[in-house]
Amino acid sequence: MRIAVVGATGMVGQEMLKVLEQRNVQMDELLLVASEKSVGKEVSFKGKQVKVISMKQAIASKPDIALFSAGGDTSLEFAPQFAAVGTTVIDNSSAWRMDPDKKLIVPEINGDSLTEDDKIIANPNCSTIQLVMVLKPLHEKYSIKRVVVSTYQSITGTGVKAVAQMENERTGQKGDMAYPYEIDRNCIPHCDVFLENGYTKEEMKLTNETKKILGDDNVHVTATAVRVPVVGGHSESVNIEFENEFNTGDVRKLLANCDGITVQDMLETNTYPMPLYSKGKDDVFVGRIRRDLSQINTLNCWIVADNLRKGAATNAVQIAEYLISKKVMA
Ligand code: 2RA
Repeated sequence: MRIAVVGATGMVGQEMLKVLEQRNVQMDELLLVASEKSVGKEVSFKGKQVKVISMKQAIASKPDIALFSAGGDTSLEFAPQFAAVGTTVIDNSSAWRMDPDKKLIVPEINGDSLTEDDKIIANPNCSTIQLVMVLKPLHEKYSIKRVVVSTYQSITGTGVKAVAQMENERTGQKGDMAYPYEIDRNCIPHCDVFLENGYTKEEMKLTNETKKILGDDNVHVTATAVRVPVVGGHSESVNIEFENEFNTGDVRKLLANCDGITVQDMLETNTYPMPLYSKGKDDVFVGRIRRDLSQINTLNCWIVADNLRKGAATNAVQIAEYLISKKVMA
């Protein structure tokens, strides 16, 4: 089994290597690919130094799986070249997510839809993954009509430059500005770019990707995505209107029995999910589960997950594990 990580020196690429090591994914060879300027650099993996190679060299090596987190343009150009030599690509960019011929996969939800014909598989957006992990079991049991979600997204979702800006603001250092505004002590209602309809790309990803993963265009989703000076994970306040009535106790039990979900919902002990405590973990944490008193058949809850782990690297590696375990590869 030969696995490539494309974008190996980036924030998510580094997390992918950590997850591959922690989950002890069996492989005969690891190929690390990054920008031309990084070729020859050494990256530590399982206590050994692995040299970064060029995209061309990696394609020529015909890896079985290529985990991509190198931006949409790189993926659009090189994922098909890997696929052409028989590699199965799992891509973390938004390039392929809404392509009707590509699958958008959260293994716990729709991993079983994968076949050996899927040579380019899209990893959903981080804020989508944690949302649909909770929505899917609820949709199956109570049939969701509408979701209103407000996100509080970690600054790590923007990238290293934004994290550095926040840290510089805290220490009073001068440095590059990733945002035209102060990040620390602030909330910025602007994740990714604004579209004609007044929403940001991030907000429309939540709407469009959720529909695709649930396989139901009748699930209506509206979102507000906000950047907050927090590391460790994205948080989401979610209001869910169902077709059918529900019982909050049953909701808690249902979610607690789902792989990949941890319910943290005990008000008497102030137990609820928080990003500082989800950092480095792979589960999706849900709490503040309560009925919306203003509308029948409607639930409020609070969802937190590490956006670099289950929101990106771990979900991608879990797709690879699924492909390997189910021998879903040509
Ligand atoms: C963000 N989900 O948080 C996007 C990309 N990582 O900015």
